[in-house]
Amino acid sequence: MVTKKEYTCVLVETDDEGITWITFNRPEKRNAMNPTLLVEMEQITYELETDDDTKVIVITGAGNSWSAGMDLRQYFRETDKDPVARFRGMTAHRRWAELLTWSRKPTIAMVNGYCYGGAFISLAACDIVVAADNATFGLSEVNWGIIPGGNVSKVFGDMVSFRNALFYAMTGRTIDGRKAVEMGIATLSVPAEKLREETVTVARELIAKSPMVLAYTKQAIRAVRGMDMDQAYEYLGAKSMALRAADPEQTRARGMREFLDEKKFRPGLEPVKRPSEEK
Ligand code: ACO
Ligand code: V55
Repeated sequence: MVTKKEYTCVLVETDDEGITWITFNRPEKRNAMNPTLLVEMEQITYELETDDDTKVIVITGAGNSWSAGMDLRQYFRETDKDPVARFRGMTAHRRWAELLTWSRKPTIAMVNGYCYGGAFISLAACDIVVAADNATFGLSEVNWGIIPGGNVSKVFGDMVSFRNALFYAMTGRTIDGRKAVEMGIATLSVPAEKLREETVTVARELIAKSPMVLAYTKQAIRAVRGMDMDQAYEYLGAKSMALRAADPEQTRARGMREFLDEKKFRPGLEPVKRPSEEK
């Protein structure tokens, strides 16, 4: 593990497989997000985008929490009379989420515990969410007399059904890791003691693929969400041609050659012994 730079509220380490672990690191405050944390996250995510050692980004939390959402003291109450500080925090949060959303690197949220309110902004921006079965998700805003702000009402409503969006925002009821998968908030949920291992397994799968193909794939899936059918056909046609030009590994040509001509590559399928290979 290499720690690249020291931060106040975040830990950043890159391991020798190319996984960069970003850890919310205010465990004594359950990793509540204050303006400093948000500014650090924006800077970290910006820098990792051009860091060749980082193949996959994993975001997790120190202690029993992923993140307990916005820091009610430092983000809300203390900035009520300091609009400049509020603006800086809010803008860093928004830019951080945009950088995550459109990052060319695959991003995984490894949710080890509480994930409340404003934590859904960065959660939703990650490509994959691996949650502990006993993780706890919730929109607690209603209990604080506020609406799910930032883009929380938007991204939550995009992940879950309309009925669930209304119900969980209005009651503030919590959701465990398994239920989060059923609802579309998390991708998979695993026993807490397997969380890291299962996350690394997913990360390795991604690391084995062409980085350029992965970048184009996630961008394609994300970009078409805001398009109508005709735009999607046109965009995906253009994006396909762009990838053929951009991929330095020429993964497409190689894959076809290895499958069609050399007959040594069967992606995603169990390796088969072909009659010609049997002695
Ligand atoms: N903002 C500020 N401080 C917080 C927050 C928060 N969101 N969450 C926890 N803390 C602080 C507590 O005030 C406490 O500080 P102290 O030690 O100085 O008294 C410390 O973290 C530990 O909190 P506990 O409640 O003792 O920890 P516990 O593990 O028992 O419970 C839990 C954790 C469930 C996360 C609880 O702290 C909680 O409910 N926090 C509020 C979560 C929330 O509603 N977040 C959404 C805010 S609204 C929004 O994001 C838009
Ligand atoms: C929230 C609210 C915000 C914000 C980020 O509800 C998250 C969560 C009102 O401002 O900037």
